[in-house]
Amino acid sequence: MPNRRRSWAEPYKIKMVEPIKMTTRNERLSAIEDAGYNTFLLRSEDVYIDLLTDSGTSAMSDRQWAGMMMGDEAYAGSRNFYEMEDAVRDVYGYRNVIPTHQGRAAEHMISQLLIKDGDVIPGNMYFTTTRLHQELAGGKFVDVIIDEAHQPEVLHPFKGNVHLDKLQAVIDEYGADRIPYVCIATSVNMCGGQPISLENFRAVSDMAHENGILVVHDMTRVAENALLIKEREKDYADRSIADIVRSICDLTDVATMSSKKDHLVNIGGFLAVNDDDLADKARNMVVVYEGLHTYGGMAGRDMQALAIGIHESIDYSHIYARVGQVHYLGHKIADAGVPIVWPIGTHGVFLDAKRFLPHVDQDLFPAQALAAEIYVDSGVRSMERGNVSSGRDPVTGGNRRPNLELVRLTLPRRVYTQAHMDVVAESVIEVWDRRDRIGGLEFTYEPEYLRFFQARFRPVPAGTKPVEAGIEREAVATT
Ligand code: P70
Repeated sequence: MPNRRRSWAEPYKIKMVEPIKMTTRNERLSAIEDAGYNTFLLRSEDVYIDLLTDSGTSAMSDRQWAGMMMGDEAYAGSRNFYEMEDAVRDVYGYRNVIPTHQGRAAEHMISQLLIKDGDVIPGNMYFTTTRLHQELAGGKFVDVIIDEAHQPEVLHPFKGNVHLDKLQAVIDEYGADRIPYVCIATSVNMCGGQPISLENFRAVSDMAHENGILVVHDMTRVAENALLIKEREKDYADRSIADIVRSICDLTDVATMSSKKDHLVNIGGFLAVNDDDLADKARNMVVVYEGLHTYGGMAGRDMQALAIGIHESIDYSHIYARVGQVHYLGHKIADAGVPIVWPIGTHGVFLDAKRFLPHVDQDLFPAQALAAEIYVDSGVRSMERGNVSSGRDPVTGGNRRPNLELVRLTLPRRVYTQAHMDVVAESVIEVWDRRDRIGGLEFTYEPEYLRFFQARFRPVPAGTKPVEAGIEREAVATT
C-alpha cells in the first residue's frame, strides 16, 4: 500500500486540553436512572469518555480556530460564505451551495422540493433523519442495499453497495416517474460505517440516469468512504483521497452534507445542487427555514471553519489516522471474543447486541440495555442503533425489529487518545464477561418522531417476555 505506515499514529500534537470528570459507579447508576436509561438524556458532565457520536464533537485544528477569528458577520454576502462555496466547488465539484445549520435541514429541503405524495425513494439503507424527511414529504423509503449489509458477521469489503437487481426491481415495480431520486450514502452509518465501491456507485448512477432519475448523495462521511476505496478497490491504491472523493461526487446530481462529521466543525452543513433551477428553488426555501442563502443558519465564523475543514478532511494522513484509531479499538474488542459488526467500519465500532445478549428479546431493546450497562460500568457513553432507532412501521404500528441490533461506539475525530481506547475496550470486555446478568428495558415514554432521542425506559426483570411487559408483537418486516 503506498504511503502506508504500520502505525496509525496521529498527525498532530495537542495544544489545549479539556478536563473530563471521573464518576463513581453509584453516581452513574443514579445518572442513568435519571436519564430513563437513554444515553441521549445523560448530562455530558456525567460522562467520562463520550462515544455517543462523531457529530459536532471533533477537535478543530489551530487553522480552523484561526478561521473562527476571521468571521465576517454581515447578514448578507459574508466573505466566509464565498470561501465555503469555493471549497465545495473545488473539492466536490458541485455548482451551487446552499448553507444550512446541519445535515437534516438539507434533507428537509431536498425532500420537500423533489418528493410528491406516493413517491418512492430507493436507498442504500435508511438513515433516521433522512427517511423521516422523505416520509414527511409524502414519500416511502425502499431499501436496496446488498443483503450482506444486514448481516453483522458477514465479511464483504463494500457492504454499502446497492443490489442492482433490487434497484431495477423497484424501478420496474413503481415506474421511474414515481421515483424522484435514489438516495445514496457514502460510508453507510446504520450498518456500521460501511463503504460503497466506486464501481457500484457508477452502475447505480448509470441506471438512475438512464431512467431519468436523479442521484442524491448523502456525503456526510465521503472522505472516510474514499479511504476504504483506496485501500480495497482495484485500481485506486495510487489515487489521492481528493481524487476519489471527486470521482464519487461526479456521479451525483445533488448532495446533502452534515459538516459536523467529515469537516471537523461543531455545527454546519449544506445542500449542494448542480441544476441551477433546482438551486434557485432551494435558495428560496432556505430563507423560510434557515436564514438567508449566504449563511443558512450558520455564523460567518462557522462557515470559515467549515471551508478549512473541507480541505483538512481529504488529507491522507488525517483520514488514515482517523480510521486507524477506529480499527485499533475494534480489534481490541473483537480479540476478546466480543461480537461486533464486520468489517470494522470508518467512524465507530458497532457491538452486535443480538449476539451479546441473546437472552433479551428484541422488543425489550437489548442494544439500549447494553449501552446503559456500559455507561454504568465505566462512564463510556455509546448509542443504541437498533429497534429503538428504527422506530415503528407506519402501516402496522409495530416495532420494526431490524436485523441489526447494535450499540455504536463512535469516535470523535482528533479528541481521544489510545489510552482512552484501552479503557473503552476494557469496559466492553468487562460487561461481556457478565452479560448473562443483563436484562431488557421497556418504554415509560415514547415520543412520536425519532423516538430514540428522547424516549425513557425502565428495566424489566431478567427473563421477562415482551407480552408480560405489555408489548403486543406485530408481524413486521425484519429489515
Ligand atoms: C450521528 C449523527 C447524522 C447524519 C448522518 C447521515 C449519514 C444525515 C445525518 C444528519 C447525528 C444523529 C442523527 C440522527 C440520529 C442519531 C444521531 N448523524 N446523514 O450521530 O445530519 O445530524 O447534521 O442533522 O450520519 O450519526 P445532522
